[in-house]
Amino acid sequence: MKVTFILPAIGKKPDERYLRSWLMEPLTIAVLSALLPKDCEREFFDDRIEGIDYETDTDAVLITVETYTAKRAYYISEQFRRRGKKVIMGGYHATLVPGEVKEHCDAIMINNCGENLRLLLEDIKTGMLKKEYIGKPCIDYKRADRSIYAKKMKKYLPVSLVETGRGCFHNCEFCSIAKYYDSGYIHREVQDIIDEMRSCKHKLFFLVDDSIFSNKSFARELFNEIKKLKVTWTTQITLDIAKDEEMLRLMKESGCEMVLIGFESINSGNLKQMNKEWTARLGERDELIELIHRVGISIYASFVFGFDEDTEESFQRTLEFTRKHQFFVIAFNHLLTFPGTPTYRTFQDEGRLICDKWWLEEGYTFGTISFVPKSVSAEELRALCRKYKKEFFRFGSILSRGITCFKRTKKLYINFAYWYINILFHFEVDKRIGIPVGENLEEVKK
Ligand code: B12
Ligand code: SF4
Repeated sequence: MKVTFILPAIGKKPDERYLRSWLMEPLTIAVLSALLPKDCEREFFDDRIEGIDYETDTDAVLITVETYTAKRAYYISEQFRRRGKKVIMGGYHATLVPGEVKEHCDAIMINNCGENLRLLLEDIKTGMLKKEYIGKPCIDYKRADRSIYAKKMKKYLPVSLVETGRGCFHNCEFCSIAKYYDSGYIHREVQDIIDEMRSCKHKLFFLVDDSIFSNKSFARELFNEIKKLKVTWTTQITLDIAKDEEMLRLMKESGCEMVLIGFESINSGNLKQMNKEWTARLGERDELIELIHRVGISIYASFVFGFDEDTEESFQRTLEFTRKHQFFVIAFNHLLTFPGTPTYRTFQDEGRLICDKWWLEEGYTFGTISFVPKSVSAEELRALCRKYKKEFFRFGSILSRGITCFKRTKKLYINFAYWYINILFHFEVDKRIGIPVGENLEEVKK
C-alpha cells in the first residue's frame, strides 16, 4: 500500500519566497509517518517548498489541515479526488470544524490518531472506508519518522522540533489547543523524548509543548535527562513557572536559552475577557520577567491585540513594556477568531464577525481582521499592528537589545541567533501582511 502525505502552504505573494520563519520541519508529517505500518510505501509533498504531483500512483492522500491552510487543502484535495484518489484529512481544523472539512475529503480523522490510522488504512484496503474516525487525546507514537523529509532538511530552519507533551490545562477562550485537548494535558515518556533528541540532526531544539509544567515531576525528570545531552533548547511556557526559581535554574542548566511566553495583553480587562486573568493574579509580572532574565533565559514575548479595551494607547504601553524588558524578540499579532473556540462563538453571537468563514473568503489575506473590534476600527487595528511591529524591529531597537542580549549571555550561538531572528523579522513585517491565504500556488510557485 502507498500513502502520500501533504502539508499545504498558507500562500505566498507572487515573486516572493515562502516566509522563511514559517519553514520549520513539519513534525506532524514525521509523527503520522511513524504511525503507519512498516511495510507501507510513503511519499511526502511539502507544498511550501515544492510542487505536488497530482498524478502520483497512491492508495491514500493524507492532508493535515490548519485553519490558515484549509482553503489550500480543499483545492489540493479536489485535484486528487478528481483523479479518483482517496483523500483523508486531519489536524486542528479538521478536529475543530469537522462538518466543513468532511465536505472536502473522503474521510476525516478527528483528534489524535491512536490506533485509528491503521484501522483506516485497513478499511481502504477492504473498500470499507468510513467517513469519520474519532480518536481521543493521546500520545500515539514513540519516535517521529524524520526519514520522510530527510532529503528536504536543507530547506528548513536548522532547528529540531521534538514533541514532549500535548494539550494545556488552561482554558484561554481564543485558543485552539484548549479546545482540541479539552483543557487536558498528556506527556510522552521521558526516555522516548531523549532517544528522539539523540537521533536528531540539529542540536538546537524546539520542544513542542504548550503546558510543560502541568506535570512538574515529569518536567524535572526530563530536564535532568536533557542536561546530559549538552544541547540548546527552547519551549513555550506560562509565566507562573517563574515562581519556581529552582525549576528555572534547572531549565537553564539543561540548555534552555529562550522561552516563548504568551503574555497576550498587559491590560487586565482584556485578560479577563480571554479568560487569562490568572496571569495578572500571579503577582508582580515585572519581577517574574526579571527573574527569568536573571537566570539567563531570554524571552520571546507574544502579544495579541484586538480585545475590547485595546486602543492605540495599548500598543504604546505594550511597546514601552517590551522596551523596558528588552525582550529577545516579540510577536504583535491581531486577535484571530479561530473556529470552534469560545471567542469565535462570542463574536458570532454578538454579530461581530465580518464574515463567518473568513479562512475561506475570496481574497482573504494574512493580516486581515475578520471581526469588528470595539475600541478601534478593523483597518486601524491592522495598521497599528504593523506600525508597532515596525517600531519594535527598527535597527536602533535591534542594536540596543543586541547589546543587552550580549550582556545576558556570552554564548556566541545565542547572540548569532538573536541577530539572525531579529533581522529576519525586521524584513518580514511587511512581507507577512497581504499574503494571499489559500491562493492557488500552482500559478506562482517557487
Ligand atoms: C511548531 C508550530 C509552528 C511552527 C511550524 C509549523 C509547521 N506547520 O511546520 C511555526 C512557528 C512556523 C508556526 C507558525 C504558525 N502557526 Co503554529 N504551531 C506549532 C505548534 C506549536 C506545534 C505543531 C506540531 O508540530 N505539533 C505536533 C503534531 C504531532 O501534532 P498535530 O499537528 O496536532 O498532529 C496530530 C493530530 O492533530 C493528527 N493529525 C494532524 N494532521 C493530520 C492529518 C491526517 C490525515 C490525520 C489522519 C491525522 C492528522 O495526528 C497527529 C498525531 O496525533 C502548534 C501547537 C501544537 N502544540 O500543536 C502551533 C499551531 C499549529 N500553530 C498555529 C498557528 C495559528 C500558527 C500561525 C498562523 C501563527 C502566526 N500568526 O503566524 C503560523 C502559521 C504557519 C504555517 N502553517 O505555515 C495554531 C493553529 C490553530 C488552527 N486552528 O489552525 C496552533 C495550533 C497553535 C495555537 N496556539 O493555536 N507554528
Ligand atoms: S495557556 Fe496558552 S496553550 Fe494554554 S490555553 Fe492559554 S493560550 Fe492556549
